[in-house]
Amino acid sequence: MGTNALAASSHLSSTSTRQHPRFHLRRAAKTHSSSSLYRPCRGTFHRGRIFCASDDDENNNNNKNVLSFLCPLLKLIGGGDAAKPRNRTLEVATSGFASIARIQYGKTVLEECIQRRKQQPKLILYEFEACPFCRRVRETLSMLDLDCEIRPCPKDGRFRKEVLERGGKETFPYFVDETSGKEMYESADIVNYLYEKYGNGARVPENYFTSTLITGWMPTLFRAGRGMTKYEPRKEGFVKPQSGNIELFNYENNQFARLCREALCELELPYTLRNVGAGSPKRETLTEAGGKSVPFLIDGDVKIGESDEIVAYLFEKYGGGYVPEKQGA
Ligand SMILES: N[C@@H](CCC(=O)N[C@@H](CS)C(=O)NCC(=O)O)C(=O)O
Repeated sequence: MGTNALAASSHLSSTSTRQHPRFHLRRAAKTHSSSSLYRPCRGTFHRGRIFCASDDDENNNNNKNVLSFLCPLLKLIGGGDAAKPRNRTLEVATSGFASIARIQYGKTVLEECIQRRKQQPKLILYEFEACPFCRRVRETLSMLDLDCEIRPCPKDGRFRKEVLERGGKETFPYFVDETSGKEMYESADIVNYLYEKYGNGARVPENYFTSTLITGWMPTLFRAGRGMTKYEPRKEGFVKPQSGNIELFNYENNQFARLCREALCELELPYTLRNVGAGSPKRETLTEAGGKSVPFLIDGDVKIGESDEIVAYLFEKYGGGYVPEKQGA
């Protein structure tokens, strides 16, 4: 495959369950108090909710400006046709480069969080894969060993209106902590909130926000804007089936998991992101579910442990029959 060297950059490589030529059908295992941001925030009020404005340092404000400018630009150069068949080797290689660019983040669970939580908070993230600000939040979720419900919001996506209704503008990421009742925009605020509330004493890595400017956009470039554009089924008359409880075992900086998240995003499929980074005590849940490594997808009775099979399955079931080009095809 020639990708082993790249796979080494990801702690858990994707290995196949290979119980079926494409995707194996197997019975799936059956599977507060109000907190505040612990620092004062400048609030705005919308629909009865208080939103905290960013009070980041100057660096972060600069990052925001540059990246806010880059995002629409990337849409123009990279957002193209999500359905266009792609070369598998290139896919894995570019995702590998993306992982190398963010090698420090989104892979290993921070020491303070390597302990079983009594209860996982109920978190929801409106995001899209290619957005560097959303990546920040997903990296943090992996590093803090938090699971999260993902509502993908590619351009013109159906969940965008939920964000508009909840917060008043279409900007991503948009984060909801149902356990505490907090909702917010601004990736830096979300990251700070997650550390303070669920970090168990862990601190945001030094220069983390600045790193978004230096390397945070690289995965977006290496992946040419995948995970940004909504996929329109090519088959005439195709009606997208309702999706049930899709779960993806993953950690943010895994090169194979990225390919699966991109597909979920382009197909606008909501899913539960089960973060099981290096050191995660939740890895047991992956094993219990029948998985050996990440990515591992559960969709009702279907369980798949190989990224190209996951992507093929998702496009076939929810995309109207399109199957991305296979390795060597
Ligand atoms: N300062 C914000 C910036 C967020 C931002 O600019 N997000 C871009 C995506 S990278 C966005 O929502 N653009 C509007 C869109 O995609 O429609 C943050 O850090 O969260």
